[in-house]
Amino acid sequence: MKNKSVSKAYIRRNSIISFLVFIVLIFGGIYFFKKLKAENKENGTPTTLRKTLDFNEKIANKVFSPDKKTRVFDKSEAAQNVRVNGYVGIETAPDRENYFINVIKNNGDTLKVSVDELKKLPKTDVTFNFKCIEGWSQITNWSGVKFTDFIKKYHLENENSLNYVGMSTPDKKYYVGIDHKSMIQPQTILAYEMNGKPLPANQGYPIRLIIPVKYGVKHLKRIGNIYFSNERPKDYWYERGYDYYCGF
Ligand SMILES: Nc1nc2c(c(=O)[nH]1)N[C@H]1C(S)=C(S)[C@@H](COP(=O)(O)O)O[C@H]1N2
Ligand SMILES: [Mo]
Repeated sequence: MKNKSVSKAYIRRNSIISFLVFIVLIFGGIYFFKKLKAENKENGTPTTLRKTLDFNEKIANKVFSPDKKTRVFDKSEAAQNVRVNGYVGIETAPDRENYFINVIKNNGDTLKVSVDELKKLPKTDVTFNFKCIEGWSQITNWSGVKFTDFIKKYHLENENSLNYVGMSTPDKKYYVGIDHKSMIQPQTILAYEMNGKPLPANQGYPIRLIIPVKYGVKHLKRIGNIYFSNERPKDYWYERGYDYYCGF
């Protein structure tokens, strides 16, 4: 093999150019970062970043197909010591006696659904890798009622034609908004069991949302209210600077 010889001047010139590029990038980075910090915030995030997130959401929403399933695991692989994260809206003991899911219909009526009624619907199981944006994940097993079965049973087809579903805890302290396509994905369930047993209180007893196509933030524990809307429903972590979409 022939060695290509390189002159000292060539090396020096290249080193200087590399160094200058490095300096420009550093100062460019600092400038951009300062500019971001000085920007107005839109729901806890500088406008430029928020615009990027919203743009990503548009693309994600276009390519997302509710027919595509999340990878599932065997039930035996599910964790027994399930991590607990987030207590907003579930600090007090659950009031099982007076518990209903309040569904706000388009005509303004409220439909009240009890746990016992929900349990009469077909039961669906899902074991999947639950991911939190804080950086941990865990294979967990849940069972409950498919959101689409719930819609069918209570004739919420009109409501379900809107772009978003909003949910909140009974005290409305924690709340999420979710795009319609993700809600009708067949692995999205109103869950009342974890590992075949009623949900523990800190895991959302009596009913929580399990939506494998989303990060943990959207899996609202202790569902108190459900409503439908064409505008984005308010979302607890969105207001605190996180992405609205929060999907994969
Ligand atoms: N009501 C309520 N639901 C919630 C939260 C919360 O603070 N309050 N935290 C969310 C977050 S950030 C995560 S990661 C998951 C955690 O679910 P787990 O406690 O079953 O692991 O719940 C979500 N649902
Ligand atoms: Mo989370």
